[in-house]
Amino acid sequence: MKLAFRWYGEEDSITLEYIRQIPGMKGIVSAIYDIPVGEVWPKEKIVDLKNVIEKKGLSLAVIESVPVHEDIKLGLPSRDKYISNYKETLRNLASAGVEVVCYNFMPVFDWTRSDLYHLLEDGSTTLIYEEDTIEKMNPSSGGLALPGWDASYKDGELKGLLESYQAVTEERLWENLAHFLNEIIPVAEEVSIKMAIHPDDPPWSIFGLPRIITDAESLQRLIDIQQSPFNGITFCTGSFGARADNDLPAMIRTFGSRIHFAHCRNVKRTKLKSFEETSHLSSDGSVDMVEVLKAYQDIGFTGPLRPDHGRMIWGETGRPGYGLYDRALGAVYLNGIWEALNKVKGVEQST
Ligand code: DNO
Repeated sequence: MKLAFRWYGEEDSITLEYIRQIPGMKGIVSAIYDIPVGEVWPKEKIVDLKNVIEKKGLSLAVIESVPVHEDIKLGLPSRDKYISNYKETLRNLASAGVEVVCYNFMPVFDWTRSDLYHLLEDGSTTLIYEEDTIEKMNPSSGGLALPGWDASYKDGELKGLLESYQAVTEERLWENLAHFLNEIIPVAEEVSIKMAIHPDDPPWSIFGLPRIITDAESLQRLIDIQQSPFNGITFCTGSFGARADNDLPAMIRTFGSRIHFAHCRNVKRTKLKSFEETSHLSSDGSVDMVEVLKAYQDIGFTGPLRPDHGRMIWGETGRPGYGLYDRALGAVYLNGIWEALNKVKGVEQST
């Protein structure tokens, strides 16, 4: 595996210099953030991003994400234009040397939590998801601000968008995803970009919206849509791990070479549909990181792997889930497990 870290560009208060000081850190996961969803990413901007990263002794390992326009997820006639733009963006990314692109197919909301500043016993804060609280929220009423929500929606627009989804069942969303993949994957294959879908987070329907990338069965269905190895997965232990019936190591072994990008995060399941994000340490949460990394070792994983959300510790403030300290601890912990597993197995360390 190649250890990587998410960086939100020049606006990020965590600098590339800091990231580089994390032992073993090699790759950067980033994106271009100032282009409206659906528009083509110009090649110059991609090259600039790559150069800024390389100047600091790191490499651009993954684009997370090239967002998919809602019209594509809704299957509207206007999707053709957005799909064609997406293809052009992929070509531009490939010509700048990008090899992995992460995306998701979650209607309207990306990752969603009920509280971003939940206080833990040790004084740190973390992100939590409590079903009871979420059930009481009404996104159409406006005024809610949660991570993953596109703040650019005006209240009325969001309401209209949510209404458009009333006609979109899970099956319809699958059809729209299949249409997207049937268009995109041949281009991805032609330009050698590995597409890596991120699972739905949490992996169940929220606010009555369909969510379809939730478990092993859905991953199988996804890869069956396009047999190409370029139709792959971002395997996120935090997202899949919120469901007790997801056997993470088994899923990693099953989907093996289709996993192009690994997100390692720990969650503690508190109820059937509720969880708290924890430190990466296995004993703090419900995910056994050693078993997860063992599975990666067994499939001979050489792709990028990043620590995912961290708590806020040592008084740090900033973007929820994306502070420096706890993610850096997570990176070192994951790398430590990896080194130990490789030593035990007599495999040469690849980071
Ligand atoms: C959360 C992230 C997600 C992810 C997107 C990928 O922290 O894992 O926001 O970037 O879902 O498209």
